Amino acid sequence: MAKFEGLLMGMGNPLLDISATVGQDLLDKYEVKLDTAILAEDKHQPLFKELMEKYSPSFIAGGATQNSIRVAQWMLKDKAGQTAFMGCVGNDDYGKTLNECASKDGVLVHYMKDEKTPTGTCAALIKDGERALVTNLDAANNFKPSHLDTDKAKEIIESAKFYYIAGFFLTVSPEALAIVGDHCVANNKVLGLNLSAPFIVEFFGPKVKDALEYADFVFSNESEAEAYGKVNNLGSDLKEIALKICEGPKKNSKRSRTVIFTQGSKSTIVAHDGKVTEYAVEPLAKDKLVDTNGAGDAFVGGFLSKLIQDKPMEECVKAGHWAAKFIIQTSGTTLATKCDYEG
Ligand code: 26A
Repeated sequence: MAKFEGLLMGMGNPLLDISATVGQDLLDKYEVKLDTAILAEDKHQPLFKELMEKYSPSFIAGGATQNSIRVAQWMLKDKAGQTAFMGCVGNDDYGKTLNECASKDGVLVHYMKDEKTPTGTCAALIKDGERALVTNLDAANNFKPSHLDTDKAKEIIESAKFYYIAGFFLTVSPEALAIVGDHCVANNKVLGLNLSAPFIVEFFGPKVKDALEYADFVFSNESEAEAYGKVNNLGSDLKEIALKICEGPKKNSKRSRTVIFTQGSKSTIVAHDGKVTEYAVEPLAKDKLVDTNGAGDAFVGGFLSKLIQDKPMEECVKAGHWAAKFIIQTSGTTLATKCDYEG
C-alpha cells in the first residue's frame, strides 16, 4: 500500500446503499418518513428483503463520511492520494465493492475487517426526488479504537492535517472520535464534524456535546439545526443557533469555530467570530433532480476540497454548492469519471 502523504482523513460508517424508487405504500408499511435517516429496528428488517426481491435496487457505495471523502478526492482532480478513510466492513462482497469504489476514486482505504459480521447496508428509499434512509450498521458498528493503533492508521493520522467525522459515528465509537480529536487539539490540526441527523441530536445529546468541543467546523442541514436548537433550548432562529454553536466550549482555543448550515435550495448560513454570512444557492430545475441522497455529504466534500487547499470561505462554499448540485442529479453518491468543476 502506498504511503499516505495526503491532507484529509475521514472516519465513519462504510455502508452499501441499496437504492430504489418506491411508492408511499412501502414507506407507510415500514413507518418510514421521507427526508429522515434512521437506524433499522426489527420491524424494518423485512424491508431489505422486500427491496431486493421486488424493486430491482441499485447498489451504490454510501456511508455519509465516506461519501464526503470520495467527493473531496474527486474535486481535487489530479491531486490523487490526498484523502484517506477508515471504518469497519465485513469480509464479504459488499465490503469488497466499497473498497474498490473508494479506491478507484483515489481514496486510500484502511478498513478494519470484522470476520463475523456482514458489511453495513442502507436502504435508500426514493420518492419524488426525496429520500428516506434506513440503516443496518452491522460491521460498521464494530469499529474499535484499537484499529487506530495499526501502523497504517498511525501513519494516516500523523500525516493528515484535516479530519472529518460525521455525527453518525457517535452511535459507534465516540472513543475513536476522541482519540482523533485529541490528536487535532495537541497538534493544532482541523477537525470537522456533522450533526448528521435529528435522531443523533435528539438521542445522543451528551455525546454530541462532547464531540463538538473538538470541532473547528460544524456542518448541518436545516432540520438537524432546528432539532439542535430545540433540544438545547436555543430557539428556532437558525442564525442564532449557528452563533451559539460557534460560541460553545472548545478544546483548541487557537482556532475559532465555524458553523455551516445548508438548507436545500435556500441559502447556506455560515457563522464565524460572531458574524453570520449567507451564500445563495443556484437552484436546479426540478426536472433535473434525480434524488437528494448524498447532497449534504457532497456539500461537505466540495467544501473540504477547497478548505484543505487553504482557500477562502466563499470558494469553499461555492465548491460545496457545486458538488451538491452535481450529486442530486445522480443516483446516490455516483461520481462521473472526471470532475469538471472549474472553480
Ligand atoms: C448511523 N447511521 C444511521 C448512518 C447512516 C449513514 N452513514 C453513516 N451512518 N445512515 C445513512 N447513512 C448514509 O448517508 C448517506 C446520505 O447522506 C447513507 O449510506 C447515504 O449514502
